[in-house]
Amino acid sequence: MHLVSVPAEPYAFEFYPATAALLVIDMQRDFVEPGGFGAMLGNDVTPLRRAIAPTRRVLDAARRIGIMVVHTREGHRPDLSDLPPAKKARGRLKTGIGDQGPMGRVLVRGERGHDIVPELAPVPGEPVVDKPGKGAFYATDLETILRCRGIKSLLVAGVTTEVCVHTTVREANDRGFECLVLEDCVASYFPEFHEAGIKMIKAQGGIFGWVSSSAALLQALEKAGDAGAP
Ligand code: C5J
Repeated sequence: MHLVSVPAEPYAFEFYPATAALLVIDMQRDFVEPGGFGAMLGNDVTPLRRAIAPTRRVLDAARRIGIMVVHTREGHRPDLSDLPPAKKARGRLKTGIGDQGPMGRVLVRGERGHDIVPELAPVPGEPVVDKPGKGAFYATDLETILRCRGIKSLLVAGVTTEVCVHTTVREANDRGFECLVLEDCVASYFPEFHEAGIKMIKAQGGIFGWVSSSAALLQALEKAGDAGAP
């Protein structure tokens, strides 16, 4: 098993593929596709869609090499019993969480908008963690899943940079996981929030983790040769 060293900020990120997981956060139609919840809130989904292709390249490499892949989705039970009233009320929206939108009920499990975009669809064997909050560790079994597989390092992709990605990276960091955030595989509706969110992760010696790119990761994996071969 080879150590992979990825050029990153604030310094190289080192991991063993056997103890790493690619975490793809909330790449759902509701956030990423025109007509979804994000778009209904008045956002342009273009910046989020730019993260699909590089994430797909990393996903393909992870699958080829045998790096564990975990997907998350933000959403709620159809009876909304796990939807805090404060979250439901937030924004005073005409069409909010649980209401009928163009892709079914907004952020409700089983609805079309809640699905992961087809380009990044999970394959059998890849856990999908449904989460009611922004952080992927809150009220989910993600930590159990990662600990059972001996995972120590997380390669992070998904949306949005300053919301679910940031919250999850902070949660992971507090639990002792080392996170490499792939700058071009995460995205925000707001470029300035993306930029600030990325800066915050790597500031102060990597206070929440490391930042690099999909190209740098893929090159490092190639350099490591058969990295990850069991
Ligand atoms: C948001 C997310 N932005 N996945 N969710 O509400 O970042």
